[in-house]
Amino acid sequence: MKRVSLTQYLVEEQRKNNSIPAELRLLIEVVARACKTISHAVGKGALGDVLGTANTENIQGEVQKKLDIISNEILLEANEWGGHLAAMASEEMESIHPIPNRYPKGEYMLLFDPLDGSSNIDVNVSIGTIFSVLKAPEGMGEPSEADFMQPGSEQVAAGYAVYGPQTMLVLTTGNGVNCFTLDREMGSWVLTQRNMQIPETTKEFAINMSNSRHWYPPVTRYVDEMLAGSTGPRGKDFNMRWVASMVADVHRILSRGGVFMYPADTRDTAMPGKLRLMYEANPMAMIVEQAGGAATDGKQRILDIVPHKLHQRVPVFLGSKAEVDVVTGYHTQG
Ligand code: P6P
Repeated sequence: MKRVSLTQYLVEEQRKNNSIPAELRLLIEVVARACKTISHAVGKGALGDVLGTANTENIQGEVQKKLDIISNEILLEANEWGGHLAAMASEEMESIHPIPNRYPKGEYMLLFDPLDGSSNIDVNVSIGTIFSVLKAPEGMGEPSEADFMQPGSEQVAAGYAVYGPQTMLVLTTGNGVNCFTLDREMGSWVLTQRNMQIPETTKEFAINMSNSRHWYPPVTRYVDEMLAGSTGPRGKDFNMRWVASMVADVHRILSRGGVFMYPADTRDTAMPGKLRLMYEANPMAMIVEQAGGAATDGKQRILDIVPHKLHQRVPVFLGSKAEVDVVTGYHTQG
């Protein structure tokens, strides 16, 4: 395949679909460059004194890893001065981050989980960066959390970088999903997969089975039927994967199909699952739907959910459409 850089792809997309105005192209290229820097920091491991915890907690009450903070700083610093953003929001920061007055402001708002799966950092398992792009409301003054409370269907772009055996960037601006691989020698992102499509059916599911005694009946029924295999109601054997890094699990599903589940469970009725809507579920739902898959909270499309809090959590069922339809059906049938 002729090498197509991220820049060339974005320029050609703008010509073809008029879907990537110059400011959005700048935003995407700045985020992609920041992900290169994060990949470099992650790759150092113990040699770079970046492993271990920072002895601080984030808004989620989770102990922050050094690389969580480093990655967050990299994204903030990369995006502050460009003039393409009005504000940012991050899993690692309690409140939104307005662009400092010394810089011009733009029409976009960037949300991100700077380093998802950070429990895997110290054991050298794939982790990633997830990002979501919203338009700032018309006539917005000083940005507030309320300006971010838009359903995922309002996203103009979404993507993730996965720091695994290869460093890859998966991106959608609403016209399909494309994958870029980092050429470490040249330091450039190269288009390596166009128009990724999730197979409609699958024999592979992803869930943390250690929580099974806490699941609600629809999830128990769905997983038990798959575990029953070819002699059970599904009439086929299933395989299971759980990396405990959403980016890695979603990338596998995008590459070969599967269904990913992080359901709510009986442990805490006030906490509907573990994953966050604004900067995990929404961007991944846009990517999955753009690749022909489906993403629900068990009852409705993730992208239709009207947010009420920046860090709100949501149950997540996403991947091969036929399977997401089955498990969602078990929830809505009552
Ligand atoms: P558990 C990582 O901490 C994360 O937010 C997602 O990337 C991942 O899918 C999930 O949590 C793993 O959760 O409970 O299996 O450790």
